[in-house]
Amino acid sequence: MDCDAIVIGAGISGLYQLYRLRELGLKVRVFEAGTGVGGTWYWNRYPGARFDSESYSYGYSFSQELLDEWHWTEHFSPQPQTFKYLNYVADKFDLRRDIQFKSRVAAAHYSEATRSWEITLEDGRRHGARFLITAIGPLSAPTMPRIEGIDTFEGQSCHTARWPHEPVGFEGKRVAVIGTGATGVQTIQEVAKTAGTLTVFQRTPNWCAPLHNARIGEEEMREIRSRYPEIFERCRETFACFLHTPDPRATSEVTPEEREALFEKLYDNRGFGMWQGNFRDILVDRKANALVSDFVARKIRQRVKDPKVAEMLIPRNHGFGTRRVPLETRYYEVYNQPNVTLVDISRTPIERIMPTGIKTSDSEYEFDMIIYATGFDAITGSFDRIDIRGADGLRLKDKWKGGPKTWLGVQVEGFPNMFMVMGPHTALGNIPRSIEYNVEWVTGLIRHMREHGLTRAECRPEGVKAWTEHVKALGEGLLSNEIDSWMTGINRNVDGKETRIVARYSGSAPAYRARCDEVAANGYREMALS
Ligand code: NA7
Repeated sequence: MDCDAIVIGAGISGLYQLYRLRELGLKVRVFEAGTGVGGTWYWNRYPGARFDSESYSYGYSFSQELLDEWHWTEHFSPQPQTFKYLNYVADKFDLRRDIQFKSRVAAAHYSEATRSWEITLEDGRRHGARFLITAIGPLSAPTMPRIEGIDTFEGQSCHTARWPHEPVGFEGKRVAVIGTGATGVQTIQEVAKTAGTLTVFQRTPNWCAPLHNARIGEEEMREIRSRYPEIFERCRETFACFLHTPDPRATSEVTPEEREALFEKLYDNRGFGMWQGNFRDILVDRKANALVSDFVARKIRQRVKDPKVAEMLIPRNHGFGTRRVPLETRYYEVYNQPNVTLVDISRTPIERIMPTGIKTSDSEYEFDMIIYATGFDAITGSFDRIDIRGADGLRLKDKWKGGPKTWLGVQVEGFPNMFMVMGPHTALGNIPRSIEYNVEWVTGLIRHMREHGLTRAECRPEGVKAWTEHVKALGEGLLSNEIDSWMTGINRNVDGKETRIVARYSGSAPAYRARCDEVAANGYREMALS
């Protein structure tokens, strides 16, 4: 063992975990595949990448000094600024000296004899530690579509999550975007501003809602700073740690006029309100969901001039909010531009990528550039890509066939001393808020172990069974669980990800924290500690 704890990943989770464990006096080593810190905000450099959560609700809350010093320049921070912020954090807390970059972890094996983990990097180097903390992100394993001829394209092409570090210009270029999820929407609205032509290949339209971003001046930032305690208190109380939380009323409890008025207000307001701050029944009740879907469909029809194009942009196979709602800035208006074309590949599928462009079942298109906004092998994908083996040599990937089984989303039976930050079955929501809680909980457990001279921590099988069943039960009745999306574990670009699973905790964040707090308050007696 060359250190006490190994953390995989130097994103928001890994940086904070390093900070907290170092504070406990542990020798920590962080292994990061990229050349710098930032995780999601390091990799996703595609044009238009930005927060969909209010910047001041998304940053770290643990350091008053950091809160006092940092100026968010926009209500929804663009990737370059977030990247700068995470670098600022790394410098401020002198985190880099314990991070080894360009070090992708290929394997992590537990040894019962030494009660420790050994990791192997892609280049063969090995390191050992008592504790292994995975901070590898729920949306960090990008997937390319399986299309014939994809490697034959002679122009420039890339996945949005593997965007080049050098600036990419679109002026005068014929650009294609495949994919219309949250990433595709952000990319499309940005590329459309300068591209010679932009052709969007859409398989499934998504319900989008306006972001209403704005700049933050000095004075407004001062005012925001004065409200930080209130902002974070609000995030602690809301269902999913956002500033927005469901309206306690059901759609049926108000008049049609009141209903429309709330929809209008939410549509006009900043951020996730339309999705996260709507009537409490829109995500569980079909009738309620149809009402909000109809409202957004009307907005799309108003905003898109060509009625045929508007109809193509209105989802038919799922209701509003049952998949992750992309937030947009004049996204629908992009389709009124003469340089933009929408191709419905559910009707005319892509047959192959050619050296010069894309061939669908009815046309051939020539491009200088193809952008793949085709998403991620979500939640379990980043785990699957590492050969993680527990006490009996069993691979985590095999253990999780048919869906993850966890205890509190933090531990897996048979994988002692391994803790997951933002693993499956944890509350995601406004992710940094959940990360801070997860990291602090793991840190508390490790502190407890050190104080009591304990060297092995494992969850109990009955705990795993109860938590996994609880997570499944929470998902029952949610309309989103009847729909294919990354949230239900579907990714047809990956073998074995064709059937829906319950990988997400869909209860409230306060309830999640209460459960974890209870475990800690009881001295972690629910775990097998020795
Ligand atoms: P998403 O939301 O998974 O979107 C991926 C998009 O790519 C989606 O429109 C897919 O269509 C499309 N896709 C995927 N594979 C193909 C193939 N083979 N052919 C055509 N189109 C394809 O990923 P994002 O990166 O946008 O967002 C992920 C999350 O990151 C986001 O929700 C935020 O929380 C941050 P489909 O819908 O499957 O028909």
